[in-house]
Amino acid sequence: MGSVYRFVLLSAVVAVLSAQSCPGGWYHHATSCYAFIDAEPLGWAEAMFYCSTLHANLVQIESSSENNFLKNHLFAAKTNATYWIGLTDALVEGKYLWQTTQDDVNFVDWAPGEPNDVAHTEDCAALWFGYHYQWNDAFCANRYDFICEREMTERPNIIG
Ligand SMILES: [Ca+2]
Ligand SMILES: [Ca+2]
Repeated sequence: MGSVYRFVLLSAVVAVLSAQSCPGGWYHHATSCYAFIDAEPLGWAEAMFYCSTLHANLVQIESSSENNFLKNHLFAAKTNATYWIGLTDALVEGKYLWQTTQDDVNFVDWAPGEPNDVAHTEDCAALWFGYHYQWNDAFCANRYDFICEREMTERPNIIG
């Protein structure tokens, strides 16, 4: 009887843990899961599409907490690479929006002097390796690594 009870309790704990975890290879922060895609650098729009195939979006950074989580991960991973984020002013020059939600930027972490829209060609934002992962606007067709973000797996409904 005791072992049955323990099994049921353990199963319940496992169910709760798995319901709140991220897919394999994804990293958890707050209510999101993140994948750092570095197998094949892509242009910004291609990166956006790639994330959609993972049921995710190019990362949308809403707070210093989220920004620090991403930067700390990249420092620790020593990737020495630049990563696209889901921020662009391609629609209206100088008006940066998060592509997924069309939200205005509230929190920003532009590197000093950025965004500078060099030669009027830079409309897509990235965590820039050369700026210690502060943000830079760059030419959207450049091929960089990128970060996908998705909501944590929903907890399944318990029927009974
Ligand atoms: Ca986010
Ligand atoms: Ca720039």
